[in-house]
Amino acid sequence: MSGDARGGPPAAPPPPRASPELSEQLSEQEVKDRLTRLSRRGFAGAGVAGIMALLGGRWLQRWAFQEDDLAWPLRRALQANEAISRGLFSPEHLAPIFPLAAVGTMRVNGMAGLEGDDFQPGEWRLELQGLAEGPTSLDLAALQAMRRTEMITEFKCIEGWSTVAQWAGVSLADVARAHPPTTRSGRPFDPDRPEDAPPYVSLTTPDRGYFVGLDTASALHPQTLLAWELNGAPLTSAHGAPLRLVVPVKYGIKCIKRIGMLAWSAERPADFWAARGYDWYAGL
Ligand SMILES: Nc1nc2c(c(=O)[nH]1)N[C@H]1C(S)=C(S)[C@@H](COP(=O)(O)O)O[C@H]1N2
Ligand SMILES: [Mo]
Repeated sequence: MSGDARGGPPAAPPPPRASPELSEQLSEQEVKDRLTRLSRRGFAGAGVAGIMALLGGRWLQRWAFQEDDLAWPLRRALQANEAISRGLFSPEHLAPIFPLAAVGTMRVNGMAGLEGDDFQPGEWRLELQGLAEGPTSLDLAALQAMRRTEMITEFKCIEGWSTVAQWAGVSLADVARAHPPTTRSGRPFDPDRPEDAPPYVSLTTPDRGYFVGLDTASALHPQTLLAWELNGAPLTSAHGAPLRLVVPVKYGIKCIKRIGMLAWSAERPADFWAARGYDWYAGL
């Protein structure tokens, strides 16, 4: 799928699997526009690099799983892997979306940060830090009053299973529009200029038992959701009620359940699984 740099017609973009009735915010036209922009840029070489990144990623992951402390050559290789993933990343590069019929049953996997019995759902607030307006907290009703986004995407666990799931919530980008982070330039935050925002986002459970770091470009990706619904029903506690992250451009390890705090950060945040030897970036 290499575009011809010398003026021939660009290679056809991959067929959009979007259907408007399944994705309120990303209409078919928007998806097509994005794919058109993508193909216009010409992606010569990206196919090969993508396959290399995938093969390299899978192979390294299988190896990395056996070791808690990574030998430095593997650490270096993971850093190279991240560089390749970042190189391929684009906010216009949407994860595939699926028809309702493809939706499966999500298993429950990983309960760090959800085990304590002192959690009071009625008291829950999302704490926001690193904002231009200063620390802020939002209840679920405030989040649900924002523009709702729905999507049916594939959820991929780094352990090797995947499930197509239907999510509803608010995009992190919309939350950032409503409650903008401080910017480096001091100008108003613009989600289309992520380079002016703090470079990272840190998310933790209310008890800080699970924590995730995201690069800002991935945090502001249009399919990165703060979700309160899974497969048409309110999230259950085991799936992360009242609010969880869904990042279709990342593995499930980044999709933190029961978010308590979201902080924009100048430093690369600590990450539960990166601290245990997994790839910090964890991009697909
Ligand atoms: N709070 C919290 N969030 C978490 C985890 C966890 O252990 N604790 N595990 C992660 C992993 S590895 C996966 S695959 C998904 C699983 O989400 P599910 O239980 O809804 O299938 O949650 C992610 N988010
Ligand atoms: Mo996972």
